[in-house]
Order: sequence, then structure tokens, then C-alpha cells
Amino acid sequence: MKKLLLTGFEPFLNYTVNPTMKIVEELDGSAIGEYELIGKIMTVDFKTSGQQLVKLLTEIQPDVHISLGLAAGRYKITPERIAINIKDGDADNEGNKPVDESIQETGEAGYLSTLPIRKIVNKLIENGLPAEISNSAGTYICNNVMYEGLHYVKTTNSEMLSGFIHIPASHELAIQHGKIPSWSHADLKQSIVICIEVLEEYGK
Ligand code: PCA
Repeated sequence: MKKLLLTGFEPFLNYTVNPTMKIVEELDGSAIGEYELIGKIMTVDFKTSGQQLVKLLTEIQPDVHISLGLAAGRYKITPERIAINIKDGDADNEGNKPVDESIQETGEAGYLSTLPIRKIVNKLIENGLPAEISNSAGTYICNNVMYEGLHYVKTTNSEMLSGFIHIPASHELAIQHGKIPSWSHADLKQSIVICIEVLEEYGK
């Protein structure tokens, strides 16, 4: 079987739960089509999250890597098009708050996702699930992790597909947090399963 590394994040800022965590924990160890899923939860830490991902990629050598992140306030499932070489933003869970820093001093300005993002969006919509490509993963931890994954692929000449998908809040989070749009956990999880099923059709 082929290996697919699926990562989620721990809670961060004032989001008491991270819906990506539950999805990843539930899908860990399952099989979708030809893929064996390996689920891992990552920390929200500018100093270590990127290295954590690179360590997982190096050890597991998956055929496909997909990281999931919460984008509270978004209404749709949003595969990210590009990661940029910048870290900047709110304080992470360790209190780090970089301003205008590079992720990799000598890295490219940006790396494009190598996931079939258009096909993913089309398939989600065909299944009645709202989705669109996002043209910015921001400059917080999610962008950082996406960038490090693609930098690893580029610098090791790997054929691994790698990318990032932001998801909206779950109902559970919205109830606790207040005024943010939300989806059911079942729909969020089903969306991620569909994203993975697309890969098979894509021939990866
Ligand atoms: N979302 C944040 C970091 C962790 C997460 O789930 C982000 O979009 O950067």
C-alpha cells in the first residue's frame, strides 16, 4: 500500500478545540483506496513545527503528505495554492511572535502545492461540499508548515505530493467560540476523505 501522512494541529490562540485534531485521530490507521493513513498531531510553535514535519517526512517517506489546519472564519474547505517564505503573526503556543522573518534564509520566495488542488475542489463541489482554492495560507504556523514540507520536497528532489488544506470551524468550536461559521464534524471528515480519494483518480 502507499503511505499518506495526514497531520493536524493542537488547539491554539483562543480556539479551545482544533477540528483537524479529531479528523486526524479518527483517520489514523485507516485505509482509503490504496492509501494507508498515518495521522500525526503537530504543535503550534514557530520554532519547532516545521522541523517536526520534516522529521515525519524523513522517517515515514510517505507518497503523499497533507497537512490540515483550522482557518476559523472561513466558510469553505480551502486547499492552499502557495506557501510563502515569511513567518509573522500572532504569538504561537510558546509565545514566539516573529515579525517579517524568513522561514528558510536561502529558500525560494514561495512554493506551489503539488496536490491536485483544482481536482480536489471540483470533486468536493460535485459531492455538495463547498470548496475553493485559497491563494494565501497566511503567515502563521500553517503557512510555515506547508512551506517546510514543500522545501523538503524541493531540496531532496522527492516525488512526494505535498500540500495543505485549511478547514472551517466545527460546530463544537463555534459553540464555544462565538461568531464563526461552522461545519459538522461529519462533513469536515467526509471532505478530507474525498480529498484523498481524488488522489487515486489523479493516479498518484
Ligand atoms: N491553524 C493555524 C495554525 C494551526 C491551525 O490549525 C494556521 O492557520 O496557521
